[in-house]
Amino acid sequence: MPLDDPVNEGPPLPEEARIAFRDLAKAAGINFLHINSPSEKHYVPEIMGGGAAWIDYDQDGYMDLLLVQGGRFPVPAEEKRTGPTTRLYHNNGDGTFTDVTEKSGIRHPSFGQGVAVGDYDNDGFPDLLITCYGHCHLFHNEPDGKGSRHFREVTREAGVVTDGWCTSCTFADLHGNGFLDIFMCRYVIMDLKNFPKCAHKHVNGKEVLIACGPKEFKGNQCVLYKNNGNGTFTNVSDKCCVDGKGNRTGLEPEGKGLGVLILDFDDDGIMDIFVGNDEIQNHFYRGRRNGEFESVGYSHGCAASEAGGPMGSMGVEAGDLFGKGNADIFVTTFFNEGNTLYRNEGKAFFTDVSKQGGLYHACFNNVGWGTCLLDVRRNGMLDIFVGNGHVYSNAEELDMRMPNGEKHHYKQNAQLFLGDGRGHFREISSQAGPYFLERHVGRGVAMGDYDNDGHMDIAINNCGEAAALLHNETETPNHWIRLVLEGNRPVNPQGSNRDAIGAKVTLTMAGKKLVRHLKGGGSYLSAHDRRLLVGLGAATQVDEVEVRWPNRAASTQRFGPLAADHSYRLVEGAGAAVAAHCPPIKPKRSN
Ligand SMILES: [Ca+2]
Ligand SMILES: [Ca+2]
Ligand SMILES: [Ca+2]
Ligand SMILES: [Ca+2]
Repeated sequence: MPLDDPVNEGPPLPEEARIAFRDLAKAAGINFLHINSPSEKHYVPEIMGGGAAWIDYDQDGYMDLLLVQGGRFPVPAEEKRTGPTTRLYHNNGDGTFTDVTEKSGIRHPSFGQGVAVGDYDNDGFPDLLITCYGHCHLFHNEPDGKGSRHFREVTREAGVVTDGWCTSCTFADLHGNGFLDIFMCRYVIMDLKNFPKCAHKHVNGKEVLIACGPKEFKGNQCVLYKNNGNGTFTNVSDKCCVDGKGNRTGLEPEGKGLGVLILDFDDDGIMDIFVGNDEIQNHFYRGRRNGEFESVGYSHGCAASEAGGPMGSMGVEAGDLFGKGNADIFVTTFFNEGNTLYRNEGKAFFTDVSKQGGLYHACFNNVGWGTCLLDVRRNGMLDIFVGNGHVYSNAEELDMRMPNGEKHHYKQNAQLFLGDGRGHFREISSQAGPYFLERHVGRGVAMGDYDNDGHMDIAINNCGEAAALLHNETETPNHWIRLVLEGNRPVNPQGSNRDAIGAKVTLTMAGKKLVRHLKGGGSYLSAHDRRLLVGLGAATQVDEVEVRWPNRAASTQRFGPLAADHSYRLVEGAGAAVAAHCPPIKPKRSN
């Protein structure tokens, strides 16, 4: 059913000149330096970067920041306990963060890649999954005995020991039992003893070693762990699908997965899965019933690009970019490929409209990675941020040229595109603040409103560089609302997972409708703030919020009216929305 036009239709607003992001990482005490240890062998993991995650691990209302660390590849035995590790920064509520890694319990001994946040045991505290090359680590959030929280590794006892090169991952309830399952992408299979030498022929005939592309390796299968509801998981990767003839089968045996999205793309009340693969076809698993999927990427139009071939899919995002209430898909890609925009025509049939959308040529020279959909102007129309950076650390030496003759650089500029709510995007990077004028090796990107001011901020884990914290200082008179959804599985056997991952939210104000999806996954290796921050334009009130909960019955519930510029907790089955604890920060006085 088509929805009404989004709010603030018409030409771009004059306030776009005041869009401003400022990198406050240093000032805020985020002193994270990603270590990738470039070697002569140009091992591929060295250039893949690490993820970022917003997680309020102590539930004090302030989003804390986790940044995944690499190290040396492969990790030398002597560095497994003492080497660089993923770091957790506690949000102090005054604009600063404190590194709490040492007491957090999250030290892991392997080369880190991705991160997912989810309360897999529905106890009200978010748990953590960190993926690595050759491993994954599941951490349970527990009291530390001193009035705060810390993490205990439960990978083995939970039954999720995983090998292979694990990358992007997410929690989502794919079985409709109110407990979050784990979906993990795995990239390629490398034989380090026979690691190939990949070279680029220089203009003067000299061969220069470069990082190998995915075509040099066989791909791996993704992993789906079913949550048994008792703290343990069962690997169902080989039996969670059916083929066109109704035969029981597994997830696609070969993928080169770098991005995953889980939500109900065809709006039938059952979760579906999109996996972005690097230079082989993307996979789209339509949920036939809870826990049973069919791989239908080609027939649904999102396996390949408009030209018919695969793309180097890296980061993935989903949201209503056309104002029709459907979840469209955005994919960041390799250079000499434009970023890809798949319009959801309804029922999860997709059309590649990258060129019409203004995203193809504008991204053609960049290698895109982490991304997020945010509403910078709070006008109800989603915008797109993309972190870019080449895969060739020696790009300058290679003297590779873009179609316009300019040299390729390892470091590239991040990009910001303003959306018009109808699938058209216009780049305004050069007006968005000094960070966008600097070149970086962008990789993991996670959005979160860390100061709870109703403006979405962005954390970036740059490969081999310092992390960035882009504080959103855009000025706009437009209003916002924050919705913190909570499933009631802890008290109701038919209820939704407590994080409400998979919920669909429809907001009605002044006769207009906006649809937002609380999805599993997104970006690249990273996890966004799961609280829904929605721009409302000039509306000072939301007349009604309809939530379709991700429980087996896909039941709906209505809340409201709700005043703008506040945060609300919407609990499944509860009569009314209540205030959510999202206090604004109290900045420290500078001396
Ligand atoms: Ca916190
Ligand atoms: Ca938990
Ligand atoms: Ca579905
Ligand atoms: Ca903010």
